[in-house]
Amino acid sequence: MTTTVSREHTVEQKRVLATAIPGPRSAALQQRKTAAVSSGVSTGLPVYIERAAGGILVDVDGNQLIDFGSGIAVTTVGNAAPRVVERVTAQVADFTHTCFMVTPYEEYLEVAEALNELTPGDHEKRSALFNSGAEAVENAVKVARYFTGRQAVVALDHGYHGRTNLTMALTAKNMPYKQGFGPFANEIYRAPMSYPFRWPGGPADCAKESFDVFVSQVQTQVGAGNVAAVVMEPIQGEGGFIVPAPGFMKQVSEWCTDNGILLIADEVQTGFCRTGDWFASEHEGVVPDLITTAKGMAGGLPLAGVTGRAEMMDAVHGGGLGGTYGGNPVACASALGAIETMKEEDLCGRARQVEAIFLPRLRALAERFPQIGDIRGRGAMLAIELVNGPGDLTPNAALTAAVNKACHAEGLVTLTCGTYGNVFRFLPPLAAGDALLNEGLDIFEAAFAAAAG
Ligand code: PLZ
Repeated sequence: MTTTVSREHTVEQKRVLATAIPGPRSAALQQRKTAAVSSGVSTGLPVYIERAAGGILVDVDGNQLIDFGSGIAVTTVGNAAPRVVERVTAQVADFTHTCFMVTPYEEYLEVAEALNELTPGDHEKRSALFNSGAEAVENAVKVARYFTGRQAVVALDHGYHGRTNLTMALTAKNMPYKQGFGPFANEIYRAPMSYPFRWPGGPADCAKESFDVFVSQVQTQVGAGNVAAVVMEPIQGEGGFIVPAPGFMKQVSEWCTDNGILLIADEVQTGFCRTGDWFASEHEGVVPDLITTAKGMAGGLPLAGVTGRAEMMDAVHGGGLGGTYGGNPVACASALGAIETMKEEDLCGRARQVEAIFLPRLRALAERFPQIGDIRGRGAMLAIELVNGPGDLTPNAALTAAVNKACHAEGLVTLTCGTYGNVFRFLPPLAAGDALLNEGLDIFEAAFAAAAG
C-alpha cells in the first residue's frame, strides 16, 4: 500500500465539466495567444489552467480535467505537490538566485548528492545541473567528447533529445522538430533502433538481430574508434514509447565499454520513478557512463542534470561547464521536495501499480479492436500503437488523432507521440488515485470505441 491515494489535495480529485472544452474564457485567451505568441509554439489542448493538484487540472471556465500527461512526464509527484510547494515557498523567500558559479549554495550540492546516490551503479560519481533536458544532453555530449578526445556521436532511429541545434541533430524526427531549421551540428550519426513491433520478421527476430545490425552500421559508416558516445533513451519517449528488445541496451552498453565509447542514457523522460524504477536503465541491468535527467526530477520547475563517472565528469577543465541559471536554488528546492515525495510515498511502487491498473484494460480493448497493434511501456509510461488492422501495420495516425480529440472533449488530457504520429501514450501523475485513473480509462475506452467502431 502506498500513501499516494490518501494524500490530501488542495483541489478535489474529481472531473467536472462546467462548459464545453475549451470553454468561452479559454477561447478568449486563445485569441490573445494568437495575437501575442509566436504561432511556432502550438498548444495541444487550449484550455487555460489556473489551478492544479494531484491528477486534476482546473481551467479558467471551472472545468476540472483529469491529467493523463503530467505536462509531458513532469509532474510525476502530482501537480503542486505539498512538499514541493513547501520547499519552493521557503526557498523563494530566502533567496532566488546567486548563480552557483559565482557564490554557491547548499541546495545544489544536495541535488547533486541525491543524483549521485540514486542513479545506477555504486562507482564514484559527479553531477552538474542545467535548466532543460536538451541542455543536459548537450553537456553530456561535451563531457563525452572531452573525455574521449573523439567527435562522433551515435543516436538512434526514433530518438528524441531536444530542440537546440545539437539536440535537433540527435533527434530523429523531421516534422515538427527540424524542418527548415538546419544546418544541424555535424559528427552526429544515426543507427538502427531495436523496434520489436516494426522489425522485419517480428519481435523474436528483433531480439536476435537488432544489436548486430546496430553494430554493423556503426562500424561500417562511422568506425567505433571515432565514436565518443552513443546516446540512447532506455525507452524512447517522443519517438513512440518504443521498448527495445530485451538485452539490446545491455549489449550496446558492453560494446561501448569494449570500444572506449561512453554510453549516455537519456533518462529525461524515463527517470525518477516513471517506469517503476528510479531509472529505466536499472531494468535493463545497465550502468550508463553518463545519465541525463530533467522533467520529473523537479516536480515542475525547470531543472536538469548530468551525472556520470567521476573521472569523466572531472576531466573537463574548470569553467568548462555551467550557465547562469543551472541549478537555480528554487528549482533545486523543488527537486528536493519531489525526491523526498518519491521516497516517502514509494512512487516507484506506485508506478508499478499504475501499470497493473492500465495493462489489463488496454489488453481487453485490444481484444475488441484490431487497430491496436501493440501495447508497450513500463510502469506509468505506457502506450498503444495504432495500425489499420492485423494484417496491415500501416500507421493509423488519423484514428490516434480522433481518439485524442474525443478524450479532450470529455475533460481527459491525453498525449500522442511516435515517428508516425500513431502512438497514444499514457503518462499519469503518480499522485492520481485509482478512482481517477479508472475514470480516465473509462473515458478513453469510450472515446476509442466511438472513433474506431
Ligand atoms: N530527452 C528523452 O523526452 C523532452 C519534448 C516536448 P527539454 N521531451 C518532451 C517538445 O515537443 O518539445 C526530452 C525527452 C528526452 C530530452 C528532452 C528535452 O528536454 O526539457 O524539453 O529540453
